[in-house]
Amino acid sequence: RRQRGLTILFTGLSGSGKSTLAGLLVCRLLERGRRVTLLDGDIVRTHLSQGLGFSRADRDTNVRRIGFVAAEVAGAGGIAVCAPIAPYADVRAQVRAMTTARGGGFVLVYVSTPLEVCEARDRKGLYAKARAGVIPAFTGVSDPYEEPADADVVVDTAGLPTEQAVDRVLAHLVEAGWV
Ligand code: GGZ
Repeated sequence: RRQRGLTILFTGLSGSGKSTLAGLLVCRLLERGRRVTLLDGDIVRTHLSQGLGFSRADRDTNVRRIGFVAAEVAGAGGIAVCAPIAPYADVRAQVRAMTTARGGGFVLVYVSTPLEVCEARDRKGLYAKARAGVIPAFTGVSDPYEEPADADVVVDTAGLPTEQAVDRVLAHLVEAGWV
């Protein structure tokens, strides 16, 4: 039986754990024999979105491009796992619409790790730079993050070990009949 494709969009602050969760989820889906594409922020910004910055317009373009590729993958029966910050609700809704219009499913995963926790981790030192004004328009510090009201799954990596957070996402996919 040919399975229906889908887009899984992780959204959340820098340092919230999106990339880690997305990477682990990809492994779990591959183990289940699915065809999976990972569209992570870093890789997308060096290739698909090279030259784009962090203005609202550029972020919207970035997330829309991710959505376009994801919709193609999902339309072909694959699973696209995406992990940009995707701070704006409008564009997240556009990605949902793009995918479903092409016959794929869409699952929005909100990684709700609080700003204080992301900032305390500061694994790349970006929050310190943002506070110092060295990096302008930094999400959560000096640029908006619109919390999703339409998330299909919410996971907080401050309160939950990574493995359990991935389990929760996978459990939703199984319950919803996507995998
Ligand atoms: C937010 C920024 C910024 C600003 C550079 N604001 O922790 P990271 O480093 O690896 O993840 C962040 C990444 C965000 O890129 P996205 O493509 O995911 O964002 S969006 O969906 O809004 O297009 C961070 C780094 O880029 N970074 N400057 N000003 N994050």
